[in-house]
Amino acid sequence: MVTARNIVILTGAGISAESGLGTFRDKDGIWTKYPLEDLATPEGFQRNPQFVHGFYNDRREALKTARPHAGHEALATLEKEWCGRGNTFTLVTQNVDNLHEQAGSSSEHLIHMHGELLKIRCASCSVVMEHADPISTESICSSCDEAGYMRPHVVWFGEIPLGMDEIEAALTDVDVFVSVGTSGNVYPAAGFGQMARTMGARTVELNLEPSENAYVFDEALYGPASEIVPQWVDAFLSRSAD
Ligand code: BJW
Repeated sequence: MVTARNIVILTGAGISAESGLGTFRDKDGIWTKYPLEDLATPEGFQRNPQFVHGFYNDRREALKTARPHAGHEALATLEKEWCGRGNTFTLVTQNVDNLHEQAGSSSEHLIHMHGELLKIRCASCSVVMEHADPISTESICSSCDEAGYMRPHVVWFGEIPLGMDEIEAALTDVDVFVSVGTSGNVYPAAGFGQMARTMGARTVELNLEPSENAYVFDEALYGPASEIVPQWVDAFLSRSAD
């Protein structure tokens, strides 16, 4: 029997790999084809905004046909069951896709710490808006009417991730921390497992292979997310049945 109340789940690109969205650092990953300095930094965007818009316009288009799999669905089930038992659940995703939402995860417990592909932001007036279509250097902000300031609502290297206060609050009181489909290369997310462990949480890694921080996890299952996430969720819910 597991005694736990607060669960924090961290997901990364690996959970969306089987939905056809590429990962970043695997063989054939996005950063093996394109230099991240050009596509995922404010300086790269300043140097060549058309190139960066093209990259994000293509990924926004690919999202139109991407569908969640059993791994995303299992996390949505876990949230419903766990919250239904009066416990606390936080899903922190580094992914900018909307597959957790499509699978039924509630936005109330979901934090997109690296932003969202289906939102854009005006660098002039800071307004964030939902947007599914391509943008360009000529796009006009529907809030302040300025042209040339629209950018993807994503967090690039050197920028501050979103929702950090909420994430830190969840991690200070966490009983079970689960890391799914992330390589553990990018901070601050790569440090969450160690933080959770320091707070006395049980730490779990669900990934295709051991990540950079495999040593901070008490338990691990390795395999495709569509198989190991439902497997772990089923086992966890039956172990902790009230
Ligand atoms: C499967 C699978 C299957 C495959 N099933 N698994 C020196 C030391 C330490 C830190 C720094 C440093 N110099 C600079 C920093 C900070 C920097 C950083 O971490 N750099 C490192 C590279 C060293 N970080 C930042 O700049 C961040 N900001 C910051 O730190 O601000 C300061 C601050 C923090 C907190 C409070 C106050 C201030 C910002 C980071 C922004 C990252 N942005 C990107 C792009 C987002 C938009 C977009 O999508 O285009 O985010 S980069 C990219 O990497 C993307 C991802 O979210 C992120 C993480 O990648 P992820 O998800 O782990 O993917 P992969 O590909 O690496 O791994 C996939 C895994 O899945 C693998 O393990 C596979 O095995 C597995 N897998 N198929 C299960 N089917």
